[in-house]
Amino acid sequence: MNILLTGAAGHIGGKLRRLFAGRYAKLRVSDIAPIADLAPGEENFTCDLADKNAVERAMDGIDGVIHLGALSVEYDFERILQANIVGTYNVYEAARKAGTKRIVFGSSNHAVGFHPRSTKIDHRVDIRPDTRYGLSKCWGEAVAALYADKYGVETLNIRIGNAADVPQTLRALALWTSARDLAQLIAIGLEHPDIRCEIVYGISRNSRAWYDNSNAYRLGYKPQDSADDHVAAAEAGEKTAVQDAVSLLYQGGPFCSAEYAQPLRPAR
Ligand code: 15L
Repeated sequence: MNILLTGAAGHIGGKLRRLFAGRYAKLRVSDIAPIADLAPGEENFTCDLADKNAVERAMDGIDGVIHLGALSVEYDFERILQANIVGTYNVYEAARKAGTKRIVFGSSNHAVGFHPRSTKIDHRVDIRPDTRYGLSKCWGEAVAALYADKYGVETLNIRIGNAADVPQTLRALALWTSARDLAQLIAIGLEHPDIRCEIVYGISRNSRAWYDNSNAYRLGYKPQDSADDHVAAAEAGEKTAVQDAVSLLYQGGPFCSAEYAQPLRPAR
């Protein structure tokens, strides 16, 4: 397979490049800025995802896409609109036109961040975005559903939890993923023969998880790592973590409390 990796210069993109070395015939690594340190089997395609024509050129000869290219935290709407909303639409349109049949979409836990920490949620739960950023991930999941149902472009949506090197807060103990576990899920998304449009959570095997990740296990996911092995690091980091009541009530944490503009209400 020839694979296009968008967001290849980002924190996760960089780790995936190393973990996927040699796995696919070609890994076309794309980001808004050029990538110079190319490994064997990699080629660079510098591309602003908001530029439809450039995205179409990036898709040429591609069998599968790992779409991580996006702003990865909250910004004003204009920036989210171009990078995440227009950018994701352009990726799907280019895939449809090129006959590219498989996409792994890097969604986020922030698409469902306003679910309370007291509930365990699965892949069928209502969307409850906690930011404009989270809203853009809901959009991406909806684009994936449209393109699967109408055009046969298949997607594994991975609601990525926290992909830091080690969990640095108590919150992260619920939703941390190691890079190699995330890479395993992405490989399932690209290679599993029977995916049309699915949602899974990108987390390791964490006993404190707020997610029922049975849909990932059904697809063959066998996480090798666990946030449980990093409790001391998380406790140390927690001393500087955001501790307000809204953050502590909801899964999205500080993404929920940012701009929260009403008296604290019980979670619905
Ligand atoms: C995300 O979606 C962000 O991209 C990342 O920066 C982290 O904040 C992560 O979620 C998280 O929730 O910890």
